[in-house]
Amino acid sequence: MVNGENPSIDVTFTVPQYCVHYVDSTGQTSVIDDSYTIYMGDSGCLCDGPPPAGGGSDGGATPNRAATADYNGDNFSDLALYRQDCTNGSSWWVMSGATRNQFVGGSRYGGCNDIPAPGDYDGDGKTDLALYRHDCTNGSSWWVKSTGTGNPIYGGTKFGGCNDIPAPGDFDNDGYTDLALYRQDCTNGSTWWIKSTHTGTQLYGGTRYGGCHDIPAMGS
Ligand SMILES: [Ca+2]
Ligand SMILES: [Ca+2]
Ligand SMILES: [Ca+2]
Repeated sequence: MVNGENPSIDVTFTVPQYCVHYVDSTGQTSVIDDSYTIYMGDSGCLCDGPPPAGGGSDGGATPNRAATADYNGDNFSDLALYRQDCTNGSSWWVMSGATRNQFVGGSRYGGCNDIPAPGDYDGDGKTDLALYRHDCTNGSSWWVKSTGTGNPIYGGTKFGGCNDIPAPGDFDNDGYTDLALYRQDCTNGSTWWIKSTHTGTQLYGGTRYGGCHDIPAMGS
């Protein structure tokens, strides 16, 4: 999605190797050979078998991270992957949990040092594409693009240090996912730092909760 006027995801991507046919938004089935453009109405690829060992739509040649949440706002959790790619840019893949149709196929959004941090940052009921960009030199930053409008919600907002792990959630219960960090500290105990997306106020500022080997396990 490039802007708010166009709901399509006009991203050309390399088709997963196991994908043999494609059904477009007109219902037409095509044989896949090269690369393809996927639109929101498209129903995704038809596969001749499960993905090869290693996980991910192309067999796991590059690392994928599960980024499960509700990306189309139908109240069903969707199967989502973030495919890290340090050469061509990282991409998002999402299959509807309700219909099993892929509605995001290789949407490029993410760099080499980004960690996916999905959440509903604009409160429209749809999980947004979100990244936490690890930067030990200049400070880490947040990049978030609305799945509803395609518009940026955060574009490099600095919030986070070198040892922080993103742990987004709605901590003030206003319907907007907030920027949250879990700061691992093996000497003094780990801490939480959370800033409200809607109001910009700090909700947690160094609250100690966690040991050295703990990682955040978010949920409502
Ligand atoms: Ca869904
Ligand atoms: Ca949203
Ligand atoms: Ca909130």
